[in-house]
Amino acid sequence: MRPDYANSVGMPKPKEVDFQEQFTENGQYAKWINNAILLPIITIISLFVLGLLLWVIVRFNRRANPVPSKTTHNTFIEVVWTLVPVLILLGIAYPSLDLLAKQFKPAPAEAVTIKATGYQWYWGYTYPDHGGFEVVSNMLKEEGDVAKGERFRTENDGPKLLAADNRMVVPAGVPLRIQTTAADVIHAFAVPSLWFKLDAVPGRLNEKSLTITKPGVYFGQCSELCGARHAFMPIVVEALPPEKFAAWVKAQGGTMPGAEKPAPAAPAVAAPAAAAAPAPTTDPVAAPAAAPTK
Ligand SMILES: [Cu+2]
Repeated sequence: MRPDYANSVGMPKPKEVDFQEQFTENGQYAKWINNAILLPIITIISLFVLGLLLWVIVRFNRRANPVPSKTTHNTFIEVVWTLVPVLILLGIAYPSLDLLAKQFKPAPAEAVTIKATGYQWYWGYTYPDHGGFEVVSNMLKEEGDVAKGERFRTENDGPKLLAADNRMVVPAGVPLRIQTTAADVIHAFAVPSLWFKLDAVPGRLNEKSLTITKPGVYFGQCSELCGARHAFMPIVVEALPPEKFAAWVKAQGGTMPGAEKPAPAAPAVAAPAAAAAPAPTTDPVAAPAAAPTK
């Protein structure tokens, strides 16, 4: 069966040497700077220097050139080898600073805010614009590693070590304001295909604005060494069309901004923190509704 995240997906692919495919405007711009400007310049300079070295080795060794020239100055060459690197650096600086400015541009007022909190060792996603509910996201274990009746990873959830039980659901095509913080130690919130890596520091709020161009699923990982299970706190961002996002918010007991206040909502899918503990738990929230009894 074709996994449901296969339409538009940000994740590492076998034999990939380039950056991952980008699903934000800044990401596409940055990847373009790398592939269209930096890589060609680096390649040309490297080949040029290699050519000069070979020329010197062949043409000016002691046998080929027994009487060396005593020249110490050549104004023309000195001007050229100063000016050309200056122009190359200016050519690189312009798009680099432009990208930097775009990356630091604050989110517009109508952006959807999601706060990602790092915990040892899982993520919590809070939706302050939608009633403030929190979604707790734990890595899905493999079938053989869970207690009987507990939920395990399937192909639809994502690749091994990258799949999570509850995803960070966001609207696609809408500006997002991602805020990060942490409850215990420093973590880092990073999704390569959305072109960001943002430290999650206790007592601080870091902010990033971005717009995901296509609905899809985008995988990332905690990127700051945060303890024993650092490698097992994946990030899964699922971008939905705005109307599906609104339905999801409602299903979590949240409210859309502008909608009238509902009856006191039950807290969302917040699974207890204990589910992150190394020992398998028999957490009823994490278990599938129809647990097989064998
Ligand atoms: Cu971490």
